[in-house]
Amino acid sequence: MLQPTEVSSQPTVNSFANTTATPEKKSGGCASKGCGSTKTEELAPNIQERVANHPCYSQEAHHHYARMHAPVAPACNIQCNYCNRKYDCANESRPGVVSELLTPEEAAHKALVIAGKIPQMTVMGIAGPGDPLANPEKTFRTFELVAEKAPDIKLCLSTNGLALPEYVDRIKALNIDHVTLTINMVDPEIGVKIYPWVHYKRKRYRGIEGVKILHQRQMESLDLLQKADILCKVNSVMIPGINDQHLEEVNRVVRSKGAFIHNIMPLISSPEHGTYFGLNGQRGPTTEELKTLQDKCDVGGMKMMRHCRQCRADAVGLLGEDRSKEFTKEAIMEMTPEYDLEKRKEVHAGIEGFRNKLAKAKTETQITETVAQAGPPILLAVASKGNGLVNQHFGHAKEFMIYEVDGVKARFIAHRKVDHYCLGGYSEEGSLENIIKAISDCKAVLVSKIGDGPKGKLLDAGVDVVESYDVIETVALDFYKQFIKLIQPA
Ligand code: CLF
Ligand code: SF4
Repeated sequence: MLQPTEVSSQPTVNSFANTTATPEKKSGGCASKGCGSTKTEELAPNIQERVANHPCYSQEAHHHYARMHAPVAPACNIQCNYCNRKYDCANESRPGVVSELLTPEEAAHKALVIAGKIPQMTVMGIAGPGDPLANPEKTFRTFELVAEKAPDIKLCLSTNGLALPEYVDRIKALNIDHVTLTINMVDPEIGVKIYPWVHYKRKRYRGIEGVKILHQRQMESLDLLQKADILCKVNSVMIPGINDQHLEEVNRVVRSKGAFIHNIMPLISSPEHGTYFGLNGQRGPTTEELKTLQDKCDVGGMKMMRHCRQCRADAVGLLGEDRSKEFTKEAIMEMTPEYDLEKRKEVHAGIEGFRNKLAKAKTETQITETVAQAGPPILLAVASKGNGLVNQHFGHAKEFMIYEVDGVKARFIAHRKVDHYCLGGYSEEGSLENIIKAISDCKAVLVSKIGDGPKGKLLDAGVDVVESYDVIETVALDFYKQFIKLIQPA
């Protein structure tokens, strides 16, 4: 019996092999060779071990493990045109405000509380709301306190890299094994359209002069992280008309300097965010533009992150479920930390057992499929609460995971946020219309359950419905098998 998440908000999963998929008429064609493979399996064993339970560095892990952010770093040393600098870092958070800043002591207390309440939380990151290394004392004090009291929590840092060369030894000494650098350009002429100023060594540099400093320090940071054997993820914000054509070059450069994974994120830009770009009508990329660029960069051996949720600097939980509202400062300061290393180890062992079972089920799908031929790729939308399963009611989904399926493999490519359909009454029809619009390029939606009303509307819109409770790749490839039969001439 497998109970990987019994103490979390997620349901217990005892078995995923005894469920029935009920694809509609158009369903089809699983030729499931290599279904759901992740590049994690191809990594060197020591790297595999380092990323295995990091929800951002491993796409597969993000179904099972959670992270929390400690919002202890308000100041920043540069200005990005997509940031309002209030309380949110757009690099690692969606625009808005962090509810509350914490002191290092409060943040460490929160980490211990959450480590007890959400034992699948394996990573504590500091990602803002400003730049962590522009607030070095608060940032490192927080890491020190957590490392001392909760040694099994991985420490993670996200920075623009300007100050990193000064602190790389301290980062290494604290065993911070995962560092994200946000690099949006390797050409200062492009950077000057993104960064109006840079504050370096007590002086503010405007225009190209500042951008050149930032670029040089970011390149130095990449080299130093590689030398120190610290895993480096690069985040880039895709800004149409500014750096969209340039990010392939950024990808090439950061790959050559040892970055482990590249996360190309869409610019989030609205006038109400009060950013320079938002106020000046700079648009973000469409989902198609983002995917095209990610596909172009998904070559040459470096992994491409596609499961980023651009989370808040105070986010808590699995990447797709932000539980930060449950852990306000007032609430956590009244909670007693229940950090229990042995209990956490037990929970993690349960998760690993479940992952092994999941991997076995995927392998079995491959083996039982004898004629596996790639066909035309299609997109499928999946409602999942985690654990790598189709296991969420259509009406409860706040987002859909998008898989590209070609009969040989089912590959996660994106997630799409949607309004809740079951909002308890108001605006349900409008919400359903928005959901249908958001997944209208998908051939089917895979859900654990769905009501007749929305099911009929989805079918009318040409989106098939599959009700199941099983491994995502298995359901997706089964659907493809039937789908392809229907579209192929007899
Ligand atoms: Fe946080 Fe960033 Fe560490 Fe992850 S987030 S500091 S690497 S633990 Fe993850 Fe959030 Fe995307 Fe960042 S989903 S915004 S990539
Ligand atoms: Fe904002 Fe982060 Fe850019 Fe600083 S580095 S300006 S906090 S987005």
